[in-house]
Amino acid sequence: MSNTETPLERHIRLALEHGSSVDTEWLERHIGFVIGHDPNRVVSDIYETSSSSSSSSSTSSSSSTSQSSSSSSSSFDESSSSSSSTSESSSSSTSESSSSSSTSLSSESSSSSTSLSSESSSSTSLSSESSTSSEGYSTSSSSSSTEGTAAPTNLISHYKLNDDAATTTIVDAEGTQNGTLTNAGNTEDVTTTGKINKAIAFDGVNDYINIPDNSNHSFGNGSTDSPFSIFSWVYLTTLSSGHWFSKYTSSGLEIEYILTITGTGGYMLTIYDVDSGTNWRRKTSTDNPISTGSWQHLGVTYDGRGGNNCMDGVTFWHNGTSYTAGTKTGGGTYNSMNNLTSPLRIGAVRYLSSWGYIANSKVDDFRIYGKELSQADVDYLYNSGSGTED
Ligand SMILES: [Ca+2]
Ligand SMILES: [Ca+2]
Ligand SMILES: [Ca+2]
Repeated sequence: MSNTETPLERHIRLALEHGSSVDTEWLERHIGFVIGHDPNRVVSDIYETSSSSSSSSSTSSSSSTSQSSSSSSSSFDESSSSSSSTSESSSSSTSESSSSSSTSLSSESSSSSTSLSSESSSSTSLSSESSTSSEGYSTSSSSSSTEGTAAPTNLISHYKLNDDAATTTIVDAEGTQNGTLTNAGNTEDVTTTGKINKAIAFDGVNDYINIPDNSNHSFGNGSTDSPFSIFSWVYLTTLSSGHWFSKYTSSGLEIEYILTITGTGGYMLTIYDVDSGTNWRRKTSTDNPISTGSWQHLGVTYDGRGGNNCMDGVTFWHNGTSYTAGTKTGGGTYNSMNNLTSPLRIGAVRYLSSWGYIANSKVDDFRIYGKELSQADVDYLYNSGSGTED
């Protein structure tokens, strides 16, 4: 198959992969093709046109939540193995019936992997990467004896989320990159009891924190990547595909990174080289430790190695335990991220004019570091489940 992806294919793939609905205005502008105003309808119609024989749903026993994770993690597996298109189509029909944006996204992401079969060219070079890695899964638990004793260095931004006031300001206690609470009133309106002092509650509908573009939040310069770590406490009330944070699109396709919490309680990190959305790498955890109903310490670290095998340098963290296993996928050639103009968003991703949000949840103590945290560093932050905010 051809290695070139048409603008239409790319647009649909990105929208579907990242839980956004397809931008009908874009479709009208670029291809004069729009079917009504229902983004799901546009997607399904295009999908049905471009896919041949995935109508049966004999495997529909799989739940929609598991679909969202497995489908989004396997876009390259899909193109290299046609047999899974059946389960894909069943998942899309299942989740189309749901109305929330984050859920409808999971359905779209499944159809995208199928409609992307024309992309399988790039999967050729990546096929070795798309298999589930057998990397080790660290079972080290944070007991008090292993806690780090010093605060991690290279802290870039620190959002304690104790911003209980009649303003929308989200204070960066470390740097100067203050954010703005968006679609949620003033911070006093959504302040809740946190893991450490207070936290911000997100409604799962459209609440998020917008932090204007700042070079300190970019971890690639177009030539090389640099290490980063992002951690926070999260309390999820429902488990559905949602977006923990992103630096992704202010206008056009300005994409740096996005972290999605999958519908099965796993992590999915995607990073992009150049802003076209063509060259990218992704790791989707095959462990799914995230659950609902309690505060959990979530994190991702990246050693900044760059290059096509960059995902080998990514580790996910949950309550002090590291998870390196995952399904690695990608497209094109990856060298490094770029310093673009997208805002950093906590709790949301914007794809062109479409949005996806974190599920109904509370978030506390959001930290960005300019290095790859060690086990001892993470232990210090997790502190046997007590956490520290200073
Ligand atoms: Ca709201
Ligand atoms: Ca707090
Ligand atoms: Ca920038």
